[in-house]
Amino acid sequence: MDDKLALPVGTTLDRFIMRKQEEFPFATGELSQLLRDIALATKIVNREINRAGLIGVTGNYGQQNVQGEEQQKLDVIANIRFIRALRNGGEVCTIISEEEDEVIQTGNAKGKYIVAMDPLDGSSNIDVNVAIGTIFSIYRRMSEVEGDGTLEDCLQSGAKQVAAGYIIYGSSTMLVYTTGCGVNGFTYEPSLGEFFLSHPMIRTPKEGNLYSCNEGNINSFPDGIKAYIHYCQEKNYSGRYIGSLVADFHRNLLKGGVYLYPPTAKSPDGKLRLVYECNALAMIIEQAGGKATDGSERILDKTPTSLHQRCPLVIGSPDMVDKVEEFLAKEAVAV
Ligand code: AHM
Ligand code: MG
Repeated sequence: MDDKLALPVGTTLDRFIMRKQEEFPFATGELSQLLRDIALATKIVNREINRAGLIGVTGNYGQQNVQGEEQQKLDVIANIRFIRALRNGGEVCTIISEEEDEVIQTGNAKGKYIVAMDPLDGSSNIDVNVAIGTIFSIYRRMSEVEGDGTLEDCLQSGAKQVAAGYIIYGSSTMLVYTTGCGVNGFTYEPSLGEFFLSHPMIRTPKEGNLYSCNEGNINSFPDGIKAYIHYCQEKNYSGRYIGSLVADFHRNLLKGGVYLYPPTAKSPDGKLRLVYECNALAMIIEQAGGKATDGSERILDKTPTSLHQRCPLVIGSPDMVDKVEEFLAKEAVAV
């Protein structure tokens, strides 16, 4: 029979996670279970996003989150879905979410893990059918495995992450994650309800020609960033900015480029959050051969001092990130 008539469908996320677990003889399966819990919540959130316009869940929820930003209904739905999956899964003691002022204690006293997440990133794009995402970081708790996780557990530096990932709800839905041994991407097959390995061992190009930032803010960017943008223009690089961090990051990861959210007049520390946005993407980009800094310091070396702390972000192809830092250092000397 012609082999093409029954091509294999590929490796499912579940099978991939199990295989990886078997490579570590002492692994207990808890992290694997946690990753599967995230995948389950992802499928549910994906369903809600895909039919949002039909079931009346677009638009404002009518409240602001801790950052003073308007919550969208889907922000709230995604937050509930992920928290519920992690609580029911049993492996996580404490959750940090962009949508919650304080940490969420799941009541899983024996849970060994902390999850920090932005349940739905790129809120301004929800109602207009533009790609949005979810970002997550996983830490092992440092406190004794009994009872609630502590603030210290939640404020670990990004270098301590045991896994990190994101989901992009785009032209297709993808889950991309790392446990510190490379980055793998899985594409959702809705008719089978499964994620399949589609992007094994992702490597980001060393150099690219895409730069991504909100150029509308250029007048209040630091001089080094302004100079870098002019450099990109002189080199005829393409400006690409969706305004959904996950989508901008994902494109640049695969094609080569740099994403910048520097300090601005409106957001003097940058806009993005260290604990549940920058750290996860920094781990992923490093695992894919790229770099992430705040303009001078490696993101993963920063020790957070508060849950919702903001931080400037320069992330992407290593040579491009180096170039941005060069421009910033030059301007600093000039001042
Ligand atoms: P959010 O977490 O409230 O969605 O905000 C984060 C988003 C990022 O996805 C995106 O890169 C950035 O904010 C866009 O900000 P701006 O509109 O200032 O360019
Ligand atoms: Mg966000």
